[in-house]
Amino acid sequence: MESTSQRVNEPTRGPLPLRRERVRDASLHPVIDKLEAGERLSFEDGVVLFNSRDLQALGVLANRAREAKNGNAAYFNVNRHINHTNICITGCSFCAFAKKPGHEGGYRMTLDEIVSRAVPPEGARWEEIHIVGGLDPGFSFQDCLEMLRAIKAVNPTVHLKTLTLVEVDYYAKRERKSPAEILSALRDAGMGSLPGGGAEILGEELRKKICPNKISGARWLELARTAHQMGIRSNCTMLYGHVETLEDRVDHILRLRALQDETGGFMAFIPLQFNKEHTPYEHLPEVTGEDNLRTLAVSRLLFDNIDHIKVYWVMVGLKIAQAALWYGADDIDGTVVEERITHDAGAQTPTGLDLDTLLHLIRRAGRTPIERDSLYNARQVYE
Ligand code: V47
Repeated sequence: MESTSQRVNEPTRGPLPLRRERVRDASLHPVIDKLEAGERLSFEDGVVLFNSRDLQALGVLANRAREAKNGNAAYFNVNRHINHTNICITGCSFCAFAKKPGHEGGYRMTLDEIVSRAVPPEGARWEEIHIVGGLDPGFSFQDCLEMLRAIKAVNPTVHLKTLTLVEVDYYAKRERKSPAEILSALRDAGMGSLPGGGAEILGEELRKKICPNKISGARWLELARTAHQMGIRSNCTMLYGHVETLEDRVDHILRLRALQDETGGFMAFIPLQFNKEHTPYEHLPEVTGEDNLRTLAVSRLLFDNIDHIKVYWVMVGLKIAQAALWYGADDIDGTVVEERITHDAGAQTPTGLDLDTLLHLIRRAGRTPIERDSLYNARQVYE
């Protein structure tokens, strides 16, 4: 471990202007002019960017925005996941993790099984535990609270990034309580922040097709607003690469951007690449590396009000994640450990990474690794 003295995460001074005449895709020229003038990009601009195949130009533009916000830093945290139950009544078409109650392959961890995962093995540490599960009729809200308290009892300093807004809504309805009451009880039991899952695609028409029984996009945004108003920070995500259009993606991003204008409560945006195995979409082509990089780059350019764009290596693979640090991403998530949702859908990536591998990836990309806490305070700069 090395010193924390230098200021790698400070915005770099005056990134070089992009010579628009060098950009072959002329449809990008007006968007470049807007970016040069510091203007916010519109829906139409987002569609132009997503339709461009000039990946290099998108990368240069996104990298300038990325470096202006986060300098040379590449953030990560030392975390693990716990998916306490995969039993779920929702039946989202894209999800290979969930099992309907009573169906083969369903599991629900006991409190002992959960707690045993919260204690790091000898020589290891978890700074954050990311806990999400299915909407499981056999796992009550009291079970949830007990789970958080029990984890805190064995690992008092760990940050619990826990329950998607979909689960918050589920427990509010089950308990006949307001979402604010549920969030407040979770916070009292040890929740530190909310992960960004469950956003999928927020536009209602497509949402009804891919996850008809899930809360609406409007409800997801309303719950995020409630959390932010209570001072609870959260992330936001977008599931892409299934049956959505590029317009759906832009619309989704702009809905999140509008809420962020209001609340400022989102810490990071995480585009989640759809993994298709064991879903009805197996016939679709694989999401390509080009699409991963383009989606990250366009997200960085549209989200002028979210500080961090996270590339989730679990879904896109380690090599694309490394390259993404030059295509708008400034955060590579973390050590992760025991990821299940993506692996049940066929992901070939490891189910966790050790710290050395993560540092190696970041350093070889020419970025400066910064271990962060869950709220993006720097814990350790690795020169
Ligand atoms: O909401 C489900 C997605 C999400 C599949 O907040 C799938 O830091 C790909 O939200 N292929 C859960 N994705 C994961 C998530 C997340 C991950 C990492 C970091 C953070 C954060 C949040 O996974 C679900 C859904 O959108 N998902 N099935 C699938 N087959």
